[in-house]
Amino acid sequence: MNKAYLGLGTNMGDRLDYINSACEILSNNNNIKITNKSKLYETKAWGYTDQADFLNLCLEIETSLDKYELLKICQDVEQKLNRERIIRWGPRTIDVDILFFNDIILNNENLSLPHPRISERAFVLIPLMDLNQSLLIKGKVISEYLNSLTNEERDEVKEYIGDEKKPI
Ligand code: X6L
Ligand code: MG
Ligand code: MG
Repeated sequence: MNKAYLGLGTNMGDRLDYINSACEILSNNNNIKITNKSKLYETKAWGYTDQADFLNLCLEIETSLDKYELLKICQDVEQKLNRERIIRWGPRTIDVDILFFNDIILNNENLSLPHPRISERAFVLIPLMDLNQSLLIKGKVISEYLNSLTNEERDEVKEYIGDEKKPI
């Protein structure tokens, strides 16, 4: 069995619905078991900042799939939920990234593990810390990366509790 961490993000349409649908599609896969879910966060957009706020969460999964099979499944989820790539780093219905796969370190044109930009993004580090505070990137634990962000960066990530119409 392999253990992996996934990062999910959405900033279009019914964001909660996209997050829930992505989790459901993944958990309906017989080769994937979701073993833990982070809290859900509402986060300011990074990269291309002139776009709507995101919902982000991380999943811990067990899977018999290898890393490329899992990547294919993640891309299938994005396709099923009608992700369109118009602007690089732009709005998306759902983004499913493999953050860690066992302790594999790998860098090629299809896949980079651990995900190369985890270490500077509060919207990934904070939910990952809910799941496992001991994850290592380049010999440093993820809490050290989180500590090296500014308060402003951490403040752009807030626990999301839904609204009166759609509580979670
Ligand atoms: C300079 C240039 C500095 C580019 C940063 C950062 C690019 C993040 C892309 C960057 C740069 C990204 C999400 C997001 C995106 C998400 C939130 C990306 C890819 N995905 N913002 N921005 N959540 N809050 O899931 O991560 S686009
Ligand atoms: Mg992605
Ligand atoms: Mg991403």
